Amino acid sequence: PQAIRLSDYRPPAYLIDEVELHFDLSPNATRVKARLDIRRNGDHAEPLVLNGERLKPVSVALNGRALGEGERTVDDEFLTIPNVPDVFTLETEVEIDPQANTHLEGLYMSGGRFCTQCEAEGFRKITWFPDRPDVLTRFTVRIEADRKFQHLLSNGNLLEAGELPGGRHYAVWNDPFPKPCYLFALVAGELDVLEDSITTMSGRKVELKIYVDPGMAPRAAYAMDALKRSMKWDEEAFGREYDLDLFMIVAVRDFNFGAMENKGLNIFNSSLLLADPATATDLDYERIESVVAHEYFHNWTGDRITCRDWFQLCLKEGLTVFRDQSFSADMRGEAVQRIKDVKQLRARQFPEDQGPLAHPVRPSSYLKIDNFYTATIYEKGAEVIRMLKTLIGAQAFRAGMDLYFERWDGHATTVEEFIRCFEESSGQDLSDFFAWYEQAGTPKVTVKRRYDEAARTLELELSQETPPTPGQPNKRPLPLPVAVGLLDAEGRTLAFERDGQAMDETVIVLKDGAAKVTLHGVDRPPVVSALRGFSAPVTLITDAEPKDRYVLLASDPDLFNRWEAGQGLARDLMLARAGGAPNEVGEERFAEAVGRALTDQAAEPAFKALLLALPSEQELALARQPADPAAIHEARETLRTRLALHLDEELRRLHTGLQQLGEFSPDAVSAGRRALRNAALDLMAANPRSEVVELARGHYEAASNMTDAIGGLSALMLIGGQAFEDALAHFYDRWKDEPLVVDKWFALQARDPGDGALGRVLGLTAHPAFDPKNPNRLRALVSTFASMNPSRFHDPSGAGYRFLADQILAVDAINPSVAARLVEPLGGWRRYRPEYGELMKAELQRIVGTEGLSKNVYELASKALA
Ligand code: HT7
Ligand code: ZN
Repeated sequence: PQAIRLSDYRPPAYLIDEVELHFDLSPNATRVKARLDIRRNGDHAEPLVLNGERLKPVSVALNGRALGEGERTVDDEFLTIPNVPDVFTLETEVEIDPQANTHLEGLYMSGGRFCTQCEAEGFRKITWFPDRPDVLTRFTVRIEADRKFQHLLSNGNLLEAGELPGGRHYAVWNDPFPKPCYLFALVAGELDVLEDSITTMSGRKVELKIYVDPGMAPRAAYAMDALKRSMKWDEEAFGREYDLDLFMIVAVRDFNFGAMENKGLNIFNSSLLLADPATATDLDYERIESVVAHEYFHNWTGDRITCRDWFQLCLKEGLTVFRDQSFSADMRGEAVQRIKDVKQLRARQFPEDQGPLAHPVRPSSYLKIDNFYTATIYEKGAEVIRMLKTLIGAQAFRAGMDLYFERWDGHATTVEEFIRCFEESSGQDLSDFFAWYEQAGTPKVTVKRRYDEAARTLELELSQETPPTPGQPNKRPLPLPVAVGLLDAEGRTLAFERDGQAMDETVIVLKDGAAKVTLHGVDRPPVVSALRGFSAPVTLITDAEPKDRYVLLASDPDLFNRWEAGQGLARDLMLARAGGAPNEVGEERFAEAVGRALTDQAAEPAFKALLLALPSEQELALARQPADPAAIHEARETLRTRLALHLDEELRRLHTGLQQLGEFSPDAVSAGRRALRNAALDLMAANPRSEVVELARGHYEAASNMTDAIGGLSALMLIGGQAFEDALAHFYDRWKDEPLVVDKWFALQARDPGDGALGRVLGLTAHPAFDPKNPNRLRALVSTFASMNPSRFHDPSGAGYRFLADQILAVDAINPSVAARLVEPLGGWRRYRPEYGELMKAELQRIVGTEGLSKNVYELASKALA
């Protein structure tokens, strides 16, 4: 297959100012008529080439005259018309089969309703069109369907609706904002609607409507609340007001991704929209809040200003993640949010950046753009914006954003133009900073200290190095903001002077490969708290001794680094044990320190819950290679058991003291209390005795919300035995008619680290409720197993790898973009000891050697082997 390259970008040969679409909906044979007002773009004689896939041609007419076979060609990918005037109208009609569309791209059926997914290249499965983001068009859409498809929705404003003969009806929508076709949306079907409204900062009333499965409207209340808060926040934080009179969201059960920001008509995976205390966990609430915000924020960063080409994907995604993370920090607390965001970055993006699929935040080539909706584009993309803000300051950052909105509104643009706005607003040359967009890999930053007691100076020696990544053997130094503060041995903040100025904290910008900075007026031997708030997406290496880390764990005013100190200590202890050199004294000391941190009255429960969670097995596997998954699992379990034994009394006290008192509330403080109580139970399960079994059983049985039900069930799962089997059966029986909860039932079993879990997972593919066509169900079982159950996935027999490869191949025939997302856990094969790595590699080879493989899976599996 042919790679697409950034360097090959050419402006579109033709522009489409207006399109009128006419949908005659029918599940097996939908007719789509399109009327395109086209004009030549520039002075050239190129043919008109429109994208189109899986379309059954009915007719093509130019300026009202039907084109014969010789005047146009249609193949699997394009409609080509060689001789066209400068300005003309093209009318086409095609037939498509939404019922047979299992790719869930273009127009498809979900739960008996029509719905669309056009990003990145789904519109070409609906009609012939220049399916590229830099063709911005005003859309008018007429939808006709049987009356049983009660709501007929598309982007923009409803112009007209009415009855038609034969039990049919219609609606006409017009979107006044020119947009690329990837933002087109259509939904038709029986839905309930939750309605509300908001008055914008300029006093305009906007109707808000969330459409859901019949009977589910009450479960959209939290999403509605999150939407209203997001709209207000964007006005306050970025001066961005909503622009249409109507904003709609539709929830669907069959969706390839989380959600989609179609202009005025967002479409959501129902798992990221529907919530009530009985069926949704606190994590669901948290995700709903952030995804609702994310999709809403795209209205400006994505819809009003879009990407010139798909290489610029981070322009909308990294920026919008940065915006949703800032929103969540304001809603839920900065430190806890930052820790969660960094955990996620380390769990998803670091392995990508250090493996065969490493790519820059702005890649320069791809086979299938669907494969580039990655943690690097989204999460590292957000980190890059965060660093930019740190480097130029909040004021210049906001001024640059204002300039970007003003200059590029209504256009498709590039990362270069985005950065240019900040150069102008800050007056700084950001050309070195641009390397963050072009260079893959996670930099390693080393900080060494030299304290001179007599001179009261602290010399910090910083250096950076980025290991090679595929296709980029030589790396440049990157401008890195390293936030630094100092503590003394008692944990008191140590003030210092830099360049004659007194301060408690400073940001050192490391621009070159190495640099030295001297801090003055340092009165006592310092403990260095470096990379506060995780000020840059790097791996930090310091010469800090364990005693320094204990000081930070107890007292660092930067809560991120307080948490990080605990993680670092735990990581080193587990790696030592996995490497055959256990440090039992150190383990005991760590348990004591965690105990002290738990009794800190000033710390929030949500923060303490994060302190209690040890670094994951995947993180440990990344930290020292070649990784031995069995030894890592053993080491982590041992430290958990030691903590459970040492903290037994405190854990029970937390479990009793944090019981829910009043009504359930999904707010961050209440969720933090539940998180800590469930974390305490989870740890107690590492020291299972009959009283812990009873505690877990009681926890499950008394649960009045899904967070606690899953907490109790997970603890029982970790203990195993009949109590777990009974609770598992009870859970399924109680929730079998709630698809989103059944997903949780599959996911829970998929992450069971117990001995019989692999057999159980294999067996679950034959369960009547397992449906590989539904991405949520498939991911609940298969992705959860491969990415969240390392000890069973890395079964020494290779059966875990074989299971994943079998699923990838089976799903590839149904839905290639979802199948491709399953490849990643095998991609890390080089990081594991050869007895594991070779088995993983063999499965990748089996996948690549399979005939009829999709481009999506081929691209990722072959790159993983290269
Ligand atoms: N912008 C949206 C991306 C998306 C997507 C991409 C590929 C295949 C299916 C998809 N569904 C949605 C989501 C977002 O980042 O907001
Ligand atoms: Zn997005």
